[in-house]
Amino acid sequence: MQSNGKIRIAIQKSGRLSEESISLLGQMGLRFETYQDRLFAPCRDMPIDVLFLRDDDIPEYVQDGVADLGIVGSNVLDERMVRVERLLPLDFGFCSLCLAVPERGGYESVEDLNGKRIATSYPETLRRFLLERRVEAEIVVLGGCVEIAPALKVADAICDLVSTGSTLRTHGLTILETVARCQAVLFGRQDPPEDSSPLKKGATAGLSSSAGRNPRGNTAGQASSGTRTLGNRREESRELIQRLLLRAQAVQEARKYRYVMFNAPADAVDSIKNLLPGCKSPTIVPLADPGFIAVHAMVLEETFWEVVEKLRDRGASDILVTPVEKFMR
Ligand code: PRT
Ligand code: ZN
Repeated sequence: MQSNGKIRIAIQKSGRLSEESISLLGQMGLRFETYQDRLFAPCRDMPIDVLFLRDDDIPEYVQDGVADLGIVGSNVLDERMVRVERLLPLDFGFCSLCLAVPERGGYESVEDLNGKRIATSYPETLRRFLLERRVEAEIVVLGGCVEIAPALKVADAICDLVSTGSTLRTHGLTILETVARCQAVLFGRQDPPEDSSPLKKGATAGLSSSAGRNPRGNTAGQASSGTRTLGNRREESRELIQRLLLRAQAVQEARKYRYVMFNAPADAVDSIKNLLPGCKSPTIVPLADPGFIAVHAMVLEETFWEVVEKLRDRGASDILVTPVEKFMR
């Protein structure tokens, strides 16, 4: 939280996560302008500023209280080992951090990398992985274009992010093992260490343990010189962060479902109910024709087609499907 009571959310300025991050914030009800080269955007109706930064800078900014919430790939958080709290996996920016080797290099397992050189931009994550697997290899740290390292004889293998795998194929490399599966994550500051400051204690008290993973309000210096007004502002900010988290969860949850409406023969009601565990149970409305009912239900996106095909087998017709924008349990 800033001293003016506003909170700041840091997202990637321009990169693979930017579009989806902006879209998520929009679905959470944040209204702000975005255009190229913008570093900062105040929200229209809420005391929130959106910061547009390089993803590498975001974890430290959140850890140090420059921003209250951030969105980056879990790979970045794993690598930076910052003291932040992961609040919500966001279901976008999927990729894997993989060890890859030349296709005809004769490597069969990670153990074959003993004594070899591995190029990566993720040295800490790789170091931990190798330690766990008891493999001793030299880590060659590169800022980018890691996939070219084996061809340049800079390294024998690489450890890099893979999404479609086409970059690896282009460079004659193949995956040896997956080190980590990654996706974008919403994260915040960790609770401050316990101390005797009444202001700090009051500031953390408003957080429930289940959702209470909120960024601390301010820097230590600001906290100890806080006033009642500042304390109130902090409390408001904490509540706002909680509300934002709930909204993000509602958007996330909604993305998993489709809302389905259809007509069906009344005598198929039991078998249809079994197909639609939905939230609690489907809404069933009698139609003017007593032989028919209308059914409304939530269906998980991942099982959607399977369920709809079975519904049709049971006589469902006039099937209307809509996306779910928000969903709060
Ligand atoms: O400028 P800034 O520092 O903010 O951005 P950046 O260049 O560091 O990051 P960016 O935008 O490339 O990626 C941001 C995040 O997107 C990463 O931290 C990951 O969490 C996620 N992500 C998802 C990926 C990929 N997919 C991905 N494929 N990040 C990078 N790649 C690269 C990979 O490094 C390799 O060069 O894409 C290439 C492989 O892609 P495929 O499809 O050929 O396998
Ligand atoms: Zn980066």
